[in-house]
Amino acid sequence: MDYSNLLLAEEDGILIVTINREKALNALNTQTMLELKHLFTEDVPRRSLKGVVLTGAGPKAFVAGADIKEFMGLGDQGGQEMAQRGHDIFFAVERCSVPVVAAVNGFALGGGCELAMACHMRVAAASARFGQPEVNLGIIPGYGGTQRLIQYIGKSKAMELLLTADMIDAKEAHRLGLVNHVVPAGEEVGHAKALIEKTATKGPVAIAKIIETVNAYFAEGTDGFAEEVKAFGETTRTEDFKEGASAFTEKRKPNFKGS
Ligand code: DAK
Repeated sequence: MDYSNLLLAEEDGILIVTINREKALNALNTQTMLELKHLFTEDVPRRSLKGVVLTGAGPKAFVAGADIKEFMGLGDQGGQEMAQRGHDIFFAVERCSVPVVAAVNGFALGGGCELAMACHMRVAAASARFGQPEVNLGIIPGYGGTQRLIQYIGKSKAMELLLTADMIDAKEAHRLGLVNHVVPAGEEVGHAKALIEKTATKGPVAIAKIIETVNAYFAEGTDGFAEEVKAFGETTRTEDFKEGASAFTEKRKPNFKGS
């Protein structure tokens, strides 16, 4: 697929994806959502990557939400279809087998905050701001925000942010547990890459299984403990485990192959 709203750059096995609609503060329009879908369902699985960094073009916004001008006029049916499509795309991000880190360079509002929350970790520029301002428009979040915000910051504070549409700065987002790290503006992509580099020194199968089992905790009808038992068994029969255990006893660094 030719991407028109995403810029892709592969650096040392890390895919840096920049949502590139700076004039609209990188708002997620249909084309951008289609491109994200293709990226995470077709493109990323075919590449051999250490991880993916998602960021926004320009200094002002990560993503300022779904494109308001585009979703005006949606009826119940159209709205539900759009929400379901969005959920599927954000689940594809969340289920990606390599770490996906949001480098939040500015406003992460509405669908933008939801996209950041679908990533496995978040590094925020000190200038970043987060919020779910949908009630200002008379709607509710439609890309998983009512569910994932609770997972990160708990029901009480999530309820407040969702009901008041208040924005919080990076420091507060960090205090609440919404972001992993806050760094000076301009350093967020580098920091996100460093986090991925750290995970890339570990067993790739184990990394994928961690993502699967942590997600299992939140999956309806799934027993996360049972998933862990299964995934643990799977990791113990990998070449990675043999290599990791041998390296430990031989007092050397492991050379994992991801098998
Ligand atoms: N959509 C479209 N355009 C946007 C936008 C957005 N979300 N946010 C900003 N822009 C555009 C502005 O219209 C403006 O365009 P021009 O007027 O220059 O053509 C340009 O970006 C620069 O924005 P501002 O001039 O407003 O910049 P300021 O610095 O003054 O303000 C701001 C920055 C981020 C505070 C402000 O732009 C703002 O409040 N933006 C809207 C934030 C927001 O409410 N975001 C949407 C949240 S609702 C759904 C699923 C999901 C969703 C909806 C439906 N379904 C399944 C149906 C999700 C909804 C949301 O995300």
